[in-house]
Amino acid sequence: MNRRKFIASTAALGAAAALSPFILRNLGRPGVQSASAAASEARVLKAVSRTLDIQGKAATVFGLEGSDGKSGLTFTEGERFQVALVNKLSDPTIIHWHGLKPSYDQDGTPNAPLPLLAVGEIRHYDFPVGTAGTHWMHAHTLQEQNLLAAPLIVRDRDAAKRNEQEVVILLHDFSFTPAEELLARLHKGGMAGMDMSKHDMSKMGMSGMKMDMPGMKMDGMKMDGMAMDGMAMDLNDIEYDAYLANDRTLDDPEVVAVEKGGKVRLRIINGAAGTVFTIDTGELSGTLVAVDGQDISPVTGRRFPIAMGQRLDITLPIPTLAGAYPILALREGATQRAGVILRTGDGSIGKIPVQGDTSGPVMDLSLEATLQARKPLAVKAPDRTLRTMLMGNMMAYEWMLMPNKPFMVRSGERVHLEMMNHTEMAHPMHLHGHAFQVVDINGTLLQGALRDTVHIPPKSTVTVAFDADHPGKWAFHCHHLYHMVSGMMSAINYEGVA
Ligand SMILES: [Cu+2]
Repeated sequence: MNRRKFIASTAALGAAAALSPFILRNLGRPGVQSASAAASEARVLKAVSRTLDIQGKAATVFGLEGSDGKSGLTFTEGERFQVALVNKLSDPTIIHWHGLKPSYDQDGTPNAPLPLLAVGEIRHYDFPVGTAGTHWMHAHTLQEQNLLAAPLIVRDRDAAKRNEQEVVILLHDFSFTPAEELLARLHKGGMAGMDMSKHDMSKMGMSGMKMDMPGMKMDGMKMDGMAMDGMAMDLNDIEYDAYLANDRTLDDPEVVAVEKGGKVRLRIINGAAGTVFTIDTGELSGTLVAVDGQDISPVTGRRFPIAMGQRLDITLPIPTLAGAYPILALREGATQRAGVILRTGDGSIGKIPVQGDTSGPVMDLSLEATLQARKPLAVKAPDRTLRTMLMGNMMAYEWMLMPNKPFMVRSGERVHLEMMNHTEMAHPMHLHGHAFQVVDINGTLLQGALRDTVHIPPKSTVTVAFDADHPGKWAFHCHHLYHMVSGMMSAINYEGVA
């Protein structure tokens, strides 16, 4: 090599060194399977199209399959997330590793900074999986609605010794109508999936942000109905065709064989695009031991709410007799249910109707207010307090976070993030790349749970704290898919990150 060529190639190397190993590894490799050592260690994860039978009708949905053909990936803490993601779909896509802490360029938010994977493209990921927890992966696009999601479980090293049977439950809402059309209907002011001709139009104006409508005659409306079914308008934007637990409806549920007298650890993921559920453990007494993959002081109960994006780890003692124990997910403010059946021995399984007798509970912060992190953040005054107002206009179906620009933080700061919900809908707010601790609910200080997605009911204010220890430009958004794509999305950017 002559001197001139040498300088040129070192200069190129210098420029490349400014990029992360992730970008370097993926440079110039679209669609090409590398034979490098790193690639051979990587697990293959394919974004695929598949067909489900939903209520007797064929449904073409997406999925994320490991090389064993199963949905999602399972790691042990301390391992590296070495994954080759293959886009086998007929459209571009990108997957977000919800709950993990990849470097910013591997986070999986479209064009932040990397574009979607082209059809056939393979992208390589390599970062520590971090501590144990129940996480998940999903498309950060409307494809999430079409079930492009899967569990991402990180087991602790002692998991095998505990003699706990793990049962993963991924919840979804499903529509035969494409997400693009559901969104278009919402923007037209209708309730997607609902036949408006059968609905009381007078209720529409009550949803979303309270609007100043001087000419509106309130006393002409059915106020009695408002308190009951009118409430549902604010709870659920979309009437889905089905609610799924591990891809199945309650008409044809998954039946999981469990051991008599054993212990089960449910790992429940709310992968729905627009539906809050309450988990109902029925006859079995549950102990909530972790939320969003972060251990908490145990809380016993039979009903636990879960918003979109959130996870619950619930342990259950299994009776010593043969029996069948449904674990249900009750749709918020409506009668539909999904679920799986835990079965011991030859316990008989009764048919459980999809429609329950009563509406599922409305999620509030009463459970959140009692949660305590097992490993809370060190007590420290905030270096910076960010305040955002959650705003919306239900009629136009516009949602936003004000101020309407990314927030800035500096590495090393303790940051408080205050979220004030000025709308009539609840919003599960998710910050990428960080776990935060809930430290204030409606003015009451607490040392709450660590998590990555917190539910903010209407007219409520929640403050979370986090340490700015993971430089990047991190998406911060509502995990209601249609709110997110309709404007309820911002970012928290570190100073000095280009
Ligand atoms: Cu929202």
